[in-house]
Amino acid sequence: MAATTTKHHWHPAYVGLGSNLQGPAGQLESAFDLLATIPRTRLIRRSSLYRSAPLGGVEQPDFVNAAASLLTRLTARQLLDELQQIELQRGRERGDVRWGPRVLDLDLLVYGSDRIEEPGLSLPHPGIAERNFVLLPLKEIAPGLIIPGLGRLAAISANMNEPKISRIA
Ligand code: PH2
Ligand code: MG
Ligand code: MG
Repeated sequence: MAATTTKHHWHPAYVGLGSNLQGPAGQLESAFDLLATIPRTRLIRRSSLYRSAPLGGVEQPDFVNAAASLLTRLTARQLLDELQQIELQRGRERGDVRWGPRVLDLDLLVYGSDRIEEPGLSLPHPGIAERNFVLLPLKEIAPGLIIPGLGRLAAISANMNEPKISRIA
């Protein structure tokens, strides 16, 4: 049985949420509810909502960002598929412009201690360390988290900078 054991364990996973279209705060509220319905998965914590200025060269509305922690028996790839299904269910268009506006973005930030570089799946999620709209909500729900390959969240987030961000709810 040893070879099949790990996929039945509960893995901690962290998700970054973002929206800047069609009622961003409400989009994130619905997204938390939908995260709680993912099979073989429990929603453990959800952060406050944060308003953040858009990062990237595109002219677009401010984002609302947040983070969630999960425990899951799914694999990282299965969990990613579930997150993408929720994005589509909420009206996310495939082929959205990179860095452009979106109804809902659910990024798998961290899955246990995994470091993965595969087509469509990079773990930890690239850019975590430079994005305060990821780090700040994550720090709220998991201050002691160690980001695989990067170190302690507290240390990484000490030198956060842009963009402008504030807690809204
Ligand atoms: N997401 C993007 C592009 N720019 N800026 C902020 N502040 N927050 C985001 O979530 C964000 C962004 C594309 O996913
Ligand atoms: Mg994304
Ligand atoms: Mg994103």
